[in-house]
Amino acid sequence: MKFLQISDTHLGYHQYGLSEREADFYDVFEEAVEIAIENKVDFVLHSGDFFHTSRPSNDVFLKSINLIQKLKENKIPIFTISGNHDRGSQVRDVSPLKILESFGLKLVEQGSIEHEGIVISGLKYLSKVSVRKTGLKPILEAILEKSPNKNALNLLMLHHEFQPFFPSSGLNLHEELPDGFDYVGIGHYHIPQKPFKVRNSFVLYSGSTEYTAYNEKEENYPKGVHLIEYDEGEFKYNFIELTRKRPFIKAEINEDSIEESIKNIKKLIEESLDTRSKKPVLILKGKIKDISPKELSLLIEKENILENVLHINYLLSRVYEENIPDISFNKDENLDDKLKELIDDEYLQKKVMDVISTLRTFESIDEVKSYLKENIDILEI
Ligand SMILES: [Mn+2]
Repeated sequence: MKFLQISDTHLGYHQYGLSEREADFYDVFEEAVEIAIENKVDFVLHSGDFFHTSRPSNDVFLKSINLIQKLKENKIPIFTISGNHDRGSQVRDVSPLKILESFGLKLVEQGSIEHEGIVISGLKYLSKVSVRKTGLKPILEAILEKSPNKNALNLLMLHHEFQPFFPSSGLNLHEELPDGFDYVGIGHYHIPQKPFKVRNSFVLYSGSTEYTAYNEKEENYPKGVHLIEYDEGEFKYNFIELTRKRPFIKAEINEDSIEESIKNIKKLIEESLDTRSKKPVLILKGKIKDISPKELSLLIEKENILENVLHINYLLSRVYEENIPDISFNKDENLDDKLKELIDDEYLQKKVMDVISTLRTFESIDEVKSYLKENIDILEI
């Protein structure tokens, strides 16, 4: 038995407001579908965040239907769960994935289905607030209890935050996972991990198919899908890198040696263009003292850098002469501690943390604004 594990495709995300970036997210999903077909897998598991929002555009719906159709023509079913991005309000509306069920998508939000002698289980993303008292364990135990075939191989799709990948999470997979799931494919954390064992369960963090919030940690990791084979009681995996993803380049810019910085940027772009077909996104990190961000971007524009990149994302911070107290929160732990100081009520603390962790996945205030317009229910208490 062979299947493809994917996750966090974030279809419909027009990062930086660019239609090219929206196309990139489709390209890699399509590549994953082609990998599934080439390898003649029995099915695909998708561990959540299929869409980037719970209100995908008609065009995005159409594209997702095409992908499901392609798999269907090759007799490959795709199973999924809702992630934090596409679960809908749960109160006022359902997940957009419900619509795709009519086109053949197998949605397993909280429970199990039997498919050709294998049990496929799923648990959609549940907010920290909703699991604050019990954790996930009793929910997962109930899923096992209701399994349609207790002797069959049981594969679980999860989309949740666990330590140590999410330092502010109070949940530890070793404590939350009951015995009985042979395989656990986890979404939500965008950096793929080597599989590991939790007692008798084979656990795999799938990772995303494209960069959603590009940060320093992600740059060293490829994006890909996992081909999983189950043979003689053992799971074997093969990580297949996605080649259609957009290359990202990170460079530093230093106000005191701008000429040298620009030379280096040009070199990095040249190296990237040698090996990749898509123009890269340039992440430009730097500290500025006397010039404004506008002046800096004009300097860059003069250097013919723009024509060789899709987009430049400036991450600039200003250096002040006087000492300004540092009130920035860089680490999840700090933020969590600060919130505990500021908010007494534990429920409210967790709610605020949930909202912040969702909003932190966006890269600009415009993206946050448009997300909130469509998903205002995340602010409901
Ligand atoms: Mn995600």
